[in-house]
Amino acid sequence: MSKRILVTSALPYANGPIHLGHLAGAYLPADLYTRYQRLRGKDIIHICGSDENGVPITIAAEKEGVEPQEIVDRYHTMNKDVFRKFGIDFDYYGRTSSETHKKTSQDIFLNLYEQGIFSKRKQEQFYDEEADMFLPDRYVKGTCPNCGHGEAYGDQCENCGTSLSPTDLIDPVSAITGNKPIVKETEHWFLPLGDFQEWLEEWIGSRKNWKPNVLGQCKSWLDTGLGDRAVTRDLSWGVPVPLPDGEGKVLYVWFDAPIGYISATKEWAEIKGDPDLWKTYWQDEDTSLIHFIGKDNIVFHCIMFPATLKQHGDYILPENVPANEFLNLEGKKLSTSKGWAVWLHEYLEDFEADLLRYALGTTLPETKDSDFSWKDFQNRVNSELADILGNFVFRTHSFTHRFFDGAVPDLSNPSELDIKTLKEISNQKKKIEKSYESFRFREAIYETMELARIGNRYFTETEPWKTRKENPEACGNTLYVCLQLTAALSVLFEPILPNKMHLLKEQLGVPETIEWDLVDDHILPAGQLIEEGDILFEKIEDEEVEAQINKLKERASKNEEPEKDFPPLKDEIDFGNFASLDLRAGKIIAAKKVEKSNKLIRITVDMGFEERTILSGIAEFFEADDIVGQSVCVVANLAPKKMMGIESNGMILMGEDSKGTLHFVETDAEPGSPVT
Ligand code: B3M
Ligand code: ZN
Repeated sequence: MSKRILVTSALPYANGPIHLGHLAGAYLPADLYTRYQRLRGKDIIHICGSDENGVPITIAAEKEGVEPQEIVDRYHTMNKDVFRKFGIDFDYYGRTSSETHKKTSQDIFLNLYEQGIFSKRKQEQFYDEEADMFLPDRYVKGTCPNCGHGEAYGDQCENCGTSLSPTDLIDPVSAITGNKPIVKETEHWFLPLGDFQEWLEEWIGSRKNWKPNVLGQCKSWLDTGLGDRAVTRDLSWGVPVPLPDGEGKVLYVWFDAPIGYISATKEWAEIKGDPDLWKTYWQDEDTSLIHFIGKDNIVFHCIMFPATLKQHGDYILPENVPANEFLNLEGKKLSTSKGWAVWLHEYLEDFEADLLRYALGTTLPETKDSDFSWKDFQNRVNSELADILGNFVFRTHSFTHRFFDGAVPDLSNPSELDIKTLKEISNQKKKIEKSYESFRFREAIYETMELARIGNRYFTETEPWKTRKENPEACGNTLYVCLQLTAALSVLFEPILPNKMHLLKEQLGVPETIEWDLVDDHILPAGQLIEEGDILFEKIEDEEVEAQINKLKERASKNEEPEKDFPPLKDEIDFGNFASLDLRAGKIIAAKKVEKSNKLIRITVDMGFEERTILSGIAEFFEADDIVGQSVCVVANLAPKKMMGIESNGMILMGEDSKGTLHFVETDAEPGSPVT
């Protein structure tokens, strides 16, 4: 066990408000972990801040026709505030536009530069003549070569998840003017990640307790082989490249953003009045560095940033990167542009923070994508928080008030069941600890609630309303045990329900600063007076969640602007171009989801003259078993392409409707027939 822990959670881009997907990916788990470790008395800090550089910011600014500064100021303030209201307890929330950050990232860049690590290379890049600028990857749009999605970006197709470079796109256009870009030469500095391949394999291989989803992604990057990565960009917004020949260029946002964790820690130390304190967290081997992130950030935190830090030499490397998968919403992929999202500031207008902390905590996408639904939220609140925890606390406290003058009774001649139930406190506590230590927060929450379940069962079984007259000593024992359980719960639930447990502690007279390790079966001395207190959790009515669902649906339908749903027609082609496409009818004869991929299904197609293996990015829309027997149209002369180690021979044509749902293009012609 290391002396101290440094927790970071991904710096959200200051280009929009925080939604449930963000929370489930990084911030809630990071906060649960930090609060838990802090209760255990660990020296731990939680660092985060706004990512204010990069193309996501400039694109948002252009969309609104304002300066990038206006965007980052607005969302930095808003996000910082909403995190606080939600109880995400950062020790410091910085921003990557700060002077400290500029200097820190430039210093690290220069350190590597002076070591001669970067290679400077000429590169051909898309250039928008009308806008008079080089187009960063995100500024180029076109058709995805993998799935045919018409709105793919130059760095990634958001439909099938494939990472791309702008030149991979079919019919690329500039996202600024819509013009066809020209290709122009520019120069950039590259980090030769290939040189780190062997070291990374060994280092990642030696990491303990990394989650399988994280290791899987690392492995697939390493198996593909690491290449050079440009660490600079032609952009006017960001951290300037600190070299005489770097004019007009900035550091690539993924080079400077993780350094933001370091600069924010420096600023934190400065405010603490101990400017060198950041060093113990970043340079002392006795610190465990834990990065909480979503799965789309894995490569940067497990490969690129560690390579940078390793090369620099002065910094510790992450001990764990417990990345989460994605959260869906009401069974559909979350999408801010389609309005399919729940924003945290809007949630907080209608409900308390703790309710969502609990409900979302029970459905975190820890091992695979998970789903948040308002119905489930209501269920969790009503049948767990209210019916189990709230009910247990209420019946215990009100009974104590009615029949014991609000004082904790004595424990005398306890029964076996009394003793066994008291022991459950330490049993559950151990289980909860194990879950937190291994980043299994859903389990930690379940095991915490389990103690309240145990309490309710015990209360019912010992029937204090009967023993009150028949056997007052037994009745007193029951209440003694139940009160010790509620006191233990007030601490064990603190990471999850900080506000509610603050109230509960007040009712019980449990010191606010009580440490986890002091939780045992006699927190409350006999005779201690407790307050009856109000009901901790009100139930949520059907109408309240229906209103939320309607709000979501309405917004999504407003966002469906029909003219935007049809992508513009591509440039005209001649018949020869068309005729060079060999389209054939086929029939799916076997289909199996590709392991470790969320999107891909491996499909065997009967082509009449042969059988083909084709990988198709449709797993979000179809179950593999359901598509066997489906007739399809296949682009039969597409060059083979390897994905996830499997060669795909061709492409299955799909129609995509305005909601982004895919439909097969069918033909009754027998397999092998040309489609013309
Ligand atoms: N801003 C990307 C994201 O929000 C990015 C994270 C930076 S962490 C150093 O997904
Ligand atoms: Zn695609």
